[in-house]
Amino acid sequence: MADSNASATLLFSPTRLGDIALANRVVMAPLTRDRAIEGRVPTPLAIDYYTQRASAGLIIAEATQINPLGQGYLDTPGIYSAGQISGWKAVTDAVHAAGGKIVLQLWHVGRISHVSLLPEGEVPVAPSAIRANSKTFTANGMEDVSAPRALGLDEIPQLIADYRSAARNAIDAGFDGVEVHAANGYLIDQFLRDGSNHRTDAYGGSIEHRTRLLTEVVQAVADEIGAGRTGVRLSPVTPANDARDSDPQPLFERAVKRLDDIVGLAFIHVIEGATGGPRDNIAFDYAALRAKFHGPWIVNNGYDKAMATAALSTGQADAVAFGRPFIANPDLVARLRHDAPLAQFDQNTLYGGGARGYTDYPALDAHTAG
Ligand code: 8OZ
Repeated sequence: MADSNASATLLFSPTRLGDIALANRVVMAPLTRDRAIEGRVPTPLAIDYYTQRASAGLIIAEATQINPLGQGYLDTPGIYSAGQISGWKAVTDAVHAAGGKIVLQLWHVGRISHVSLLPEGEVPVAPSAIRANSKTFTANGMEDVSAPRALGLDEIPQLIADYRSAARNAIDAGFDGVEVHAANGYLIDQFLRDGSNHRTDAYGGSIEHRTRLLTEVVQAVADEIGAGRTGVRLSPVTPANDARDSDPQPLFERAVKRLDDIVGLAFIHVIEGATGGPRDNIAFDYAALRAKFHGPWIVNNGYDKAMATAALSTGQADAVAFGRPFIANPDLVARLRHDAPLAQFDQNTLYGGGARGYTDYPALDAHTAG
C-alpha cells in the first residue's frame, strides 16, 4: 500500500537525537500505567508491552522515580535499586532485540504525592511548603495530595546526586539514554514556576534562580551519561497538577536557552497546551521557544498524521511524540503509514491491573498492515 502522500514519508524517515539513531520520527511518549510489582520493580509484563511497541523510532519509557521520595502514585516503578535495574534490563534487552530504541523518563513528583506512598514518617518535598490543589492515585483510590515541606538548601546537592545516579542506573539497565521529566507540575516544574516556588534563596525568585535546579540536574545527568543521551521534557502552559506561572513565555525561553548552553543535548520534548487536553488553553509562541535551542526538537499533544507531517515538513519539529494512541495501537507506526484506523483504549484498564488493557491490544493483521 502506498503512503497517503509523499510528504508523509518524512515521518517514517530516520533521524538522530544526539547519540541515539532512530529508524523513524514517531516517538512513543511516556505513559504512566501503575503496574509495578513488589519493590517498585517494573512488571515483567512491561517486557511484552514495550516490545510490542518497538517499531516506534524511540520509546520514552514511563515516568520512573529517582528515589523513594520521588514517588507520588501507587505502583509506579523506580530506578534506584538493584532489583529495579535488573527488571528494567529485561525490558531494554527485549526492545533492542526487536530493533527498537528506548530511553527512561527520570521522575521526582515533588509535592504531587501522598504520605501513604512515602517511607514511614516522610512527607512530600517541594520548593515551598504550598500544598497543590490536586489529587493523586493511592491504595484508597483518588486522594488529595498531602501538604509538603520545603526542601532545605542543604538538601539540593543530594537531590541532584540522586538524579545523577538514577541516570547511571538507567544506562546500567541498558537504556539508550534518559529524559529528565521537567513537565506536568512535578518537582522540577514546581521550581520553575512562581505559583509553586516562593523561595528566597538561589533556587527561587527571579527566572534565573527558578531555572537553576533544572539546569543543574540536566548538567549533572549530562556529565554522568553524556549530553547526547540526555533529553528534557517541558510543558510551558500545562495546568496539570496545579502548575501555574504568571509569565510562562520568558520563563521557558530562558529555561530552553540555559539547556542550549549544555552543548549537545539529545533533545527537548515539548508538550504543547494542556497535557492530554486542549492545545490552545493559553497562547504561547512555540517557535520563539524553539529558536532558543540548536538541538533536536520533539513535539507532543494531540498530534495526528497530518499535523505531524506538517510539523516535520515545515521544520517546526524533528520528531513527534504520540502518547494515548500507543496504548491501544502497539503497531501505531504501521497504522499511520497505511492510514489504518486507530483503536481506542479502555479508560478502566489505564492505571493498575495486569495484562488486560496493557499487553492484549492486538496489532493489525500482518497481511492487512503490510
Ligand atoms: C498520568 C497519571 C499519573 C502520572 C505525567 C507522569 O503527567 C505523569 C502521569 C500521568 O507526566
